[in-house]
Amino acid sequence: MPGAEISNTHVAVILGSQNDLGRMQAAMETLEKLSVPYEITIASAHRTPERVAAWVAAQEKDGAAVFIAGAGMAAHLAGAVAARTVVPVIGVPLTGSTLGGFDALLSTVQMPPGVPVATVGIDAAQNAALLAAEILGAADPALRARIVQFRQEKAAGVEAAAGKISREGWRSLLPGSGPSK
Ligand code: RP5
Repeated sequence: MPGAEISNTHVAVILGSQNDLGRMQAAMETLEKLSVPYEITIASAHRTPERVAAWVAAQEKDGAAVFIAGAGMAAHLAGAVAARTVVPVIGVPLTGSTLGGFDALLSTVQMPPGVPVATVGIDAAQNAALLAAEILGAADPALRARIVQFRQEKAAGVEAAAGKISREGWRSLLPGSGPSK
């Protein structure tokens, strides 16, 4: 990760295609917000399976504590990663096909017994990052405190919206009616 020191407990993020970057952006942003070190690459379970295998092995050797794999369509990437490591793998099924991500969801979540992938919602890149941080946080009280603070900021957003709808009515929260966060 640019600007972060190398850690032996980092998150390893793998994307199936450069076209997945926009839908996975929130994962990297959230890891950065929580000061969680990460590495990132692009490797395809279908087009570059050897690259997937080599990168997973290298990341495991370098101390990756969690993998996050984001892919769309027949998204075997998270499973292909999980097949090569016993480090926890979080799969993010992505939209981008005519099936709206349902194809990727089933491909990611329906792992056969013995090789688990912790699957978050379709395009739920932020949740993948938060889950990865929570896994790391089990051994890192300072990180846990940052996650708690993150949740408090989310809660403050709800409180602010509730206050505004109470004071100014529901139309004040419609898109185009001014800042809503
Ligand atoms: C998957 O196939 C990728 O994760 C991507 O979501 C999908 C399509 O890939 P591109 O043709 O856009 O590179 O492996």
